[in-house]
Amino acid sequence: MATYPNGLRSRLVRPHEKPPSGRHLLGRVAFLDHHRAPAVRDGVADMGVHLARDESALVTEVWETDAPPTPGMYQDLAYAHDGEYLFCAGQIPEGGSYREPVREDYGAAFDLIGELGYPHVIRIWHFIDDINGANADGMEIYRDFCLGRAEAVDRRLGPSGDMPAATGIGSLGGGISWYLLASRSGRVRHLENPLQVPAPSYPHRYGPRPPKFARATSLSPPGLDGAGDIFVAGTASILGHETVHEGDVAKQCDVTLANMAKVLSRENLLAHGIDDGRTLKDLRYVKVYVRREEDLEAVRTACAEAFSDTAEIVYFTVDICRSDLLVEIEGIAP
Ligand code: 3EB
Repeated sequence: MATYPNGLRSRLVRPHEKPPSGRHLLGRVAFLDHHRAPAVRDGVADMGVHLARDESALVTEVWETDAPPTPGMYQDLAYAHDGEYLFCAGQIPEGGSYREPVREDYGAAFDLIGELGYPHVIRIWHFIDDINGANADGMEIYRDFCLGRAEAVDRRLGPSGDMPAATGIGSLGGGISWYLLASRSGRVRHLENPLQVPAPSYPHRYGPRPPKFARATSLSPPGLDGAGDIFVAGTASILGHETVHEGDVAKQCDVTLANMAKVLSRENLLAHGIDDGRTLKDLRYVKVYVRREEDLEAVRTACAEAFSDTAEIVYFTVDICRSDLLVEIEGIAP
């Protein structure tokens, strides 16, 4: 169980486990063997993402807070907010092109954030069916998605608008499922990794518009100088802007973990003006995405060694945004 000094807390609930009690549920994302549209269910903003190939991967992520949330629907987005935090989930049905619906969904989310007053986006996740497949115009679906996202960000935040840590990963169905967390008064700082070109500056060879996300986002409650909670984005075997160790999952794990360690390091936090420092052992909540079933054991071994015994780690077998990437890892260092 991850505990945040901010009162925002994440838990992973397995099918046989009792659901959390005592605190308030801001949002719920169930990782299932099918998709389930965003809706308010039993008073909770909820969405189901098709990410599980079998029973062993079924898990529900819940976001808990201290204050009772108000849930609602805004267009097709399910949301809830508690005065300090906003959770918002959307699902874009499968279709020939995602550019426009992504732009619209992002636009609706920016409107909601503005209307309710949660201007600081902390973290975004996107789960994209057939991510390496082609859309109706022959463009790779991930690139099509990136195009719509970049246009929405341009429109609302301007071309140099800051985006938070994100995950953009494959799923097994349901078009694009996505969700975000935002804060009203928290101090939100986006971090880059000196070993990697910032994703928004990737060259054109990876698509007409680059991915818009930061390598990590720090969320500190007002009055705290340190890093608070650090949300590390989906991280892969990329140095500069290039994939390294094509075909070698063990080496891709090493580079991925080294990238995560670098983002969290004291050296990097100081470079961002934050007097703090973390290591991989501080990550309490980790999601690991593995392209090929046969690589799972090697990845599990690398992760067991790198992360703390007490870290919660979940594994999903899904495609990754570049066809040469075999593994991607994200986590939270509270
Ligand atoms: C990368 O570093 C790997 O498109 O939102 C990681 C995290 C990746 C988020 C996204 C993509 C995204 O470019 C891919």
